[in-house]
Amino acid sequence: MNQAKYLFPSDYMADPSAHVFDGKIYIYPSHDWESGIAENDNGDHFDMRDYHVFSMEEVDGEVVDHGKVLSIEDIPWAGRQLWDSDVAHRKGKYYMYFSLKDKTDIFRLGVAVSNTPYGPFVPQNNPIKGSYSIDPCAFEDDNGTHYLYFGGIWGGQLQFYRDNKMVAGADVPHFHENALSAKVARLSDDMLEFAEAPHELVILDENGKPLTQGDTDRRFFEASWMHKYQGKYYFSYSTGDTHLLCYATGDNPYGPFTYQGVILTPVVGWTTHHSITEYKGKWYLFYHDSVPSGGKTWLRSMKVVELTYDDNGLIKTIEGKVQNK
Ligand code: FUB
Repeated sequence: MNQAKYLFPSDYMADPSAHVFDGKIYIYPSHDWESGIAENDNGDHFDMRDYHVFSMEEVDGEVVDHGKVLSIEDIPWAGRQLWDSDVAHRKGKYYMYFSLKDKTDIFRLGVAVSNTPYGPFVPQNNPIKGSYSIDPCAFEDDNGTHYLYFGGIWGGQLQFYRDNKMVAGADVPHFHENALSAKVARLSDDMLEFAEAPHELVILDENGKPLTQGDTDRRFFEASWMHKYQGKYYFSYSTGDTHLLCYATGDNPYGPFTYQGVILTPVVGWTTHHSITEYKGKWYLFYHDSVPSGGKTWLRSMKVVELTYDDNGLIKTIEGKVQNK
């Protein structure tokens, strides 16, 4: 599969998180729609209200829409904006982690539970204690321990926090200061809470120095994803305002990670957001662009393309504006 393929042309779906459960690929995207809200730096135009789940038995095959599996009306603590989500499996249950603003307009991470990978998902009454910001990625290590990666700046509100607390006056650091980092926390055995205070996920440059905030082509912005390849941990993310998907590698789930390169050059549309998974011996990048909506940032369409590594385990860069199937 050399060319990218749109997965669900009949509706707008973004931020696809793909996992293999029960021998099939399941995809958990955000559900974009035309809310009519004007575009701004807070991302108010991303006013999503529900999630669908999709599955496929072959990457080139039929994509099954399992319908609406969670709605904002069913979440007791909901304010607005259901952003990126992800799903993990443990002991016969499936846990959907999602980003949502509470009733005071602060982003928190929520959990909803199902007996199947295709939902419906029943939300907990409250967000995860101590959670903040957006874009949860649930990663299961080989020993069965689960970790939640998260964070996003600007509309994702990460710049308002230091040491896991909202700090009055806190904002994006100056360009020469260390970059804001994604966070990672081990999940509790019941998968419903953090088992520890979130750690900083530091990304180092080739000299072992933390990336600075001004290094906008390489520093973290949003869209955390973790996967493992040949025993190494690959943390991938979006650089936001420079529109790149990048990655950094490390020896354990907490890092530090060393910057390695670009996975995907800019797509059509402001945001770029992805997941990476292995299926039947090949690796795939799931992502989105705004080509089908004519470039509307808030109306994105999910896609898949094969991802390959070189002999040193480096990911070969994919062109974001590559011709589609
Ligand atoms: O879909 C809403 C937001 O846009 C996501 O949470 C970000 O990662 C960006 O893709």
